[in-house]
Parts: sequence; structure tokens; C-alpha cells
Amino acid sequence: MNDTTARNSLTLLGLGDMGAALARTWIAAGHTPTVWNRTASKAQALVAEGAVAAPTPAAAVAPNTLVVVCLLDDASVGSALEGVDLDGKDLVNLTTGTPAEARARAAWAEERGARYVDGGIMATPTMIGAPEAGGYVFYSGSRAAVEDHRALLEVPVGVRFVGEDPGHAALHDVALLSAMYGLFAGISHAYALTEGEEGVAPKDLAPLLSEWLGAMGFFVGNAAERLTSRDFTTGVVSNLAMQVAASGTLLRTAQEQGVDAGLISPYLELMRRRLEADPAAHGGEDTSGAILMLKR
Ligand code: FVH
Repeated sequence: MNDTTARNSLTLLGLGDMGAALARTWIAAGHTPTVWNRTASKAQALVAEGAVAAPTPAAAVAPNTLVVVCLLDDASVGSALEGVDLDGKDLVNLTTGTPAEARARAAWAEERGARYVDGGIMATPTMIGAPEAGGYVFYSGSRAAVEDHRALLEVPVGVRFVGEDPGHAALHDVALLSAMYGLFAGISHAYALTEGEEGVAPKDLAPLLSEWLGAMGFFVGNAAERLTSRDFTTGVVSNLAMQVAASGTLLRTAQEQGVDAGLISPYLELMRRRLEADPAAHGGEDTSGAILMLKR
């Protein structure tokens, strides 16, 4: 019997918020994961629900081919798996890390005889086991290992394979998270501008913000097309020169409202640098041209 059909076919290292949520979905689907956590007491509730607790990482890894790791960071993965026999194992690492850490961890695992898959979880613990929430995991590395274990990997959350470079799951993960924090920064600044202002309650601003951000979502596809074609000037609707001129109003309004502009000023400064690099060439451009200024 291979791992796609075996019921007791999975080891999980790490029972933090995310690891525990993952374990519960496998248990609910009728599997019996072998689990380990540094703080052993966290395994107790899961054992009551149907997991098998192992006293050490080595004991947890031994019975199963598929070894899923969901720990705090790459250093904790190295520390938990130090000295553990990984020969013949399929190591699926769902711990958040950088692309370089993923590539190094892949080489490390392969030296020990394991196939390696890196994963970037695009979900919070409450989205695990809730397909309607739309969460998924980016996977990269061994395509064969992902396919061999697809049925088990799809139990908690969707599977999106993004290539055999083990760093690409982390790259996709961090790209999306970085965009999210930029969005959070802009929303935070907007609420700070209106905070305490009579007649502009947060609950009234909220739907306006949602609607506006939805309308501005076109920038995602627009930037992709222009970065591919390297054409930043055809069909521009709001050119860079106008946007740089208008950005002074944003900064003065922040000052008037007593708000630190630190969350939005870097982007305004980026647009200004793009314009000043060559006003004649860049003044009529789409804002997405400023992306090129970020590359070192
Ligand atoms: N929670 C979330 O919303 C996000 C969603 C997206 C993905 N992240 C990443 O998932 C990894 C695990 O996150 P988590 O939410 O489970 O994190 P914690 O609840 O803080 O649990 C951390 C586990 O790691 C263990 N651990 C920490 N250091 C070590 C170590 N040196 N050796 C062995 N294990 C270690 C910790 O053990 P303990 O404190 O219970 O003993 C937990 O099991 C993470 O990469 C997120 O970025 C979550």
C-alpha cells in the first residue's frame, strides 16, 4: 500500500496554531497522524482526538514516508530534525522561510536521502479544513513527491504546485504577503487620517475603502502586462507626473491631520525618483514603471 491509500501514513512535526489545525483535519478525515511537538503537552488533546504522539522527532519520523513539518522558522526545523534518519522519506516543509532557506533545506534533505517539498501556506489556522475560505498552499520542489501524496496534502487545504525550484513556494508566499502588508499599510493610514474626526466614523469609511480598493485592483493585471511588454506609456490614464504632483497633497493632509506619513511616503518617494530620473521619458508613464526602481 502506498501513502495515498494508507490511513496511518503521515507524520507531523509541530503542533502550534497551524500544526494543530492541520492535524485536526487529517484526523477528521479518518487518518491517524503520528505527531511530535517540542512542548509535549500540546499533543495531548490531539491524541484524545485520534493522533499518535511520539516522544522524539526521530520516533515520529520512523513509521511514515510522508513527514510534514510546520514549525516556527527554518532554524527550528534544523534543530528538530538534527540527527534524524530521513533516508527514503518525503519531507514536506510548511514552515515559513525565504527562498534561499528553502533551497538550502532541500539540498540538506536530499543529502540525507529524502525527497524535499517546500510549502507556503496561504491560509490562517481558521481557514484550514474550510474549503469555502479559499486557502491553499504553494508547493515547490519534488513534483513526484507532491503527486504521490496529493490526496493527503489536499485534505487540510488546496494544493498549488509552482515548480521544481524549491525556493519558488517561498517566493510566491512572500510576494503575496508583502503585497498584503502594503495594502494593510495604506488602509491603516486612511483610518489614521480620519480617526477622531467628527462625522467620519470608521464604520462609514469602511465600505468606501473596500469599494475603492476593489476598483483599484486593476493595477495588479495592468502592472503584469506592462512589466512583460516593458511598455509603460501606451494607454496611460493617470500619468506619473500628475501623480507625483498630487502626492504633495497627500503629505500635507497627513501633516494637517497630525498623522505620521511613514507608511505611505516610501511609495510616493519611489514615484518621485522615477520621475526625476528622466522627467521627459517617465512623466507620461503609468505608475507601474516605478517598480523598476526597486530592483537593486
Ligand atoms: N498562524 C498563521 O496564521 C500563519 C499562517 C501562514 C503560515 N504561518 C507559518 O506556519 C508556521 C507555524 O505557525 P504557527 O501558527 O503554528 O506558529 P506557533 O503557534 O507559534 O507554533 C510554532 C511551532 O514551532 C515550534 N518551535 C518553535 N521553536 C522551535 C524549536 N527551536 N524547536 C522545535 N520546535 C520549535 C513550537 O513548539 P512549542 O513552542 O509548542 O514547543 C510550535 O510547535 C510558521 O512558520 C508560520 O510563519 C502561520
